[in-house]
Amino acid sequence: MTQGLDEIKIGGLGARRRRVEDNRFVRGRGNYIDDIVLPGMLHVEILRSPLAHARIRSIDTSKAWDIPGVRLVLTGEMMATRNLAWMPTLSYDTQAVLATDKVRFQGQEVACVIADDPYIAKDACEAIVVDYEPLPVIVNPTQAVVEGAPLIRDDKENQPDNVIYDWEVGDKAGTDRAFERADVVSKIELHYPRSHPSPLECCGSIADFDRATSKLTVYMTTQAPHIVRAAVALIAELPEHMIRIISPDLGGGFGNKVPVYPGYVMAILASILTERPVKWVEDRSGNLISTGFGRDVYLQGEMALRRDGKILGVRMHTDADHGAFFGDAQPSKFKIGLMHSAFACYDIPAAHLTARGVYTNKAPGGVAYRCSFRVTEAMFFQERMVQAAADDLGIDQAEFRRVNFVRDDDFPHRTAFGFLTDSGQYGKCLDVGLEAVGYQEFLKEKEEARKRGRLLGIGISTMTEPLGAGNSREFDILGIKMFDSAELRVHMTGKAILRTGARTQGQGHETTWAQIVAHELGLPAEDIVVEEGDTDTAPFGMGTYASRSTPVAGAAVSMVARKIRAKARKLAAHLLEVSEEDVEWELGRFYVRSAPDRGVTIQECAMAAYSNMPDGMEPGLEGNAYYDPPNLTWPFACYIVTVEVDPQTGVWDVLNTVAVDDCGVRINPMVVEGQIMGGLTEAYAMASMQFITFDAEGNCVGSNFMDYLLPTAWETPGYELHEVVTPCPHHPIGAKGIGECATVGGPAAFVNAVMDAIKDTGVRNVDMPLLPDRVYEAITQRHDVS
Ligand code: MCN
Ligand code: CUN
Repeated sequence: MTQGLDEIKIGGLGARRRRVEDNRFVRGRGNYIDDIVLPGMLHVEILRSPLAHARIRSIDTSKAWDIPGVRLVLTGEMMATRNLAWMPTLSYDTQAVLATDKVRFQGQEVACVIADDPYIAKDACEAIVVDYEPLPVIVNPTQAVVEGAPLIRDDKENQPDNVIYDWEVGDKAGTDRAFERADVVSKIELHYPRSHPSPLECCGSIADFDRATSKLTVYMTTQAPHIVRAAVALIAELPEHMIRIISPDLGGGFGNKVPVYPGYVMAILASILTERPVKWVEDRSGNLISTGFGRDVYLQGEMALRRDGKILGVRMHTDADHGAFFGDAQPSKFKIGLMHSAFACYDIPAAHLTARGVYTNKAPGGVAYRCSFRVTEAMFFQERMVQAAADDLGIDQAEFRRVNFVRDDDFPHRTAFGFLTDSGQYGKCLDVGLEAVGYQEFLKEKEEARKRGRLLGIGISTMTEPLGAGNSREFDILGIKMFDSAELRVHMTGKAILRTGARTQGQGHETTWAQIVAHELGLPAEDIVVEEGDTDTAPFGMGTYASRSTPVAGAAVSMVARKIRAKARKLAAHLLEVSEEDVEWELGRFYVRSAPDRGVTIQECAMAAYSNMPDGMEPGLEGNAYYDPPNLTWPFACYIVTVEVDPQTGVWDVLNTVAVDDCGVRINPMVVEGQIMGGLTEAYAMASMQFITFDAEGNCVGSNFMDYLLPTAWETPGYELHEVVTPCPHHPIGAKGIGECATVGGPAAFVNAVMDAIKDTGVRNVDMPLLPDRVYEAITQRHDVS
């Protein structure tokens, strides 16, 4: 036991290892979709609809064909001849690839041009003449369900109205009884506005169909290459083994790169028709106006309360605006994603959720932007409701949370909506946060400031969220079960290559997966190269979203490394000439139990696997593992924000932001902190400045970075981070997901802080973003602002 390696030194679990991928990223050596140039490559440009709802009378492409350098012009009618005008979505709906009958949102794809260069293609798009007959437009769920509302999806049989689903979960009768017994009923209405993840790199693809081999290679900005391969096989009716999807370096994904977009399909068809590689790269407006957005959900919430602060029951009704096609990528069983994960950290006897999803004349999506399948909305609603309830009861908001938390000794805990949470120390996290922010002192300071007309506020947001879909019993996308995979090949000299079914987009898997292998095998992390994103080489997996990589693919990495270790143990016994039972393991080395000095390193075992294996043993040191998690992982977070609001202008400044995250064992604390800081910045952005709105005609306001704001280093506040570690009881190394926590839990902390500051006005709610004019209106007019 004396010669084991120092885990931190070899870059194992817990090491603050520098991100290896950044070596190429900061040197400008990343290989993004637009960096890839294939010989003879053509370019696609898409003509988008200027109108939100209109019948297409005719499309005249003749002028576009006349432009030199134009190779192909595609319309919906032409796609239809190949059965490609429509494609299936990931939520069992259909979506137009190119419009045939109608356009249903502004920015919808109407035609496309394939030309020698993108500029020619763009000019040719402008030469296409489309005759539209405008139709009445629907831009919100209220309009969608009124009597006589225009029917958006008249292409579908059995679709008499604009309702996609009416869904419910929970215990209605039990919840009704809780409300009958309540001393106080607290109510709130909120809108979580439409936002957009707007990754630095927009979407794009290059399709390359080789007629000689019948092989289709597609480079594509996708977070889930294997799902795309399956989708392409089904949509384009190509044999799956002849399709290779390669996801090159991604300049951020944030859920925006999960869906299959029409541009991908057009590039594929164009390559098949022209027998040339065809590239489609979206511009910024195209990305903002037409691709997967986040949120756009309305909530009516009610809480049944006992006077002493105990929550007896919760009722929620949500209306989700899905746009013109139901294109969410989410577990098929749950129509409004994991909205019913709300209130999981509180011990609540009864809860009931009803949810309605509708079509509107807006771009499709809803599940993106660090949302973990709508957990973002769930936790925002939860924490806004909790604050309103504490106010109604006149109980301190921290205390109110504490009395309702699930206790540390009450795990696993079945939530009112039926989830099973795995572990946590909620009270401790809250204590760490309150201590760090100086809670009691701040309350005094706030009171003093109030006397002088200054508005200080403090907002808390505490939540546990379900990260890491599956298990496969409950989670599938289009029937494909949600598990994940890893494949490890240890070479003769002890160097290794690891591949997984996940796909990093900036999260740092190339760094952190190697750390898991280092932890399990004692190979230095720098000796392990990690590769993801190529369906011809990576094992089948469901990709990266819902912070599922650590909980699922990361667990598979552990499991495959353990398989390798088990084989290495046999090799060690052979080399040491003892029986396997007499061999002990310490990091990086097997030794003889009775003679610890006699040992062999893992590298020596690797060499033996190729040069000196025992009789009857298969040569080589390679393996793979598929991991189907027994449960989701349930990290906990406590975010606390203090603000000062200027009553003269409605401008608010963040004084302090404290984050206490418990994501179980941290593989790489530095990477985790980066995830949290990024997430808090997005939370701040949504709370303060980001939303995509539409005017009454369905024109998208927010299709560029003048209108859709990204926070820069200048306005982004500083963060103080703390950690609590409650190992995940069912994950091989005790890790829970972290990728989305701060974006999920953060917004409510900012909004609660501002609402706390202006509480004296009697205002209950100002909808995000809390732009100064909205806050000013709330202060001066003393009414809610939506
Ligand atoms: N990690 C760790 N210890 C833990 C948990 C995680 O060291 N206990 C590390 C992981 O090894 C990984 C990173 O933190 O390098 C994030 O891990 P995880 O929580 O498993 O999340 P995923 O890798 O599945 O990433 C998905 C998540 C989602 S859904 C969105 S959206 C999002 C996010 O990650 N998109 C991002 N963070 C992003 N960060 C960047 N830079 N770019 C994006 O597009
Ligand atoms: Cu919903 S954004 Mo992330 O799950 O890819």
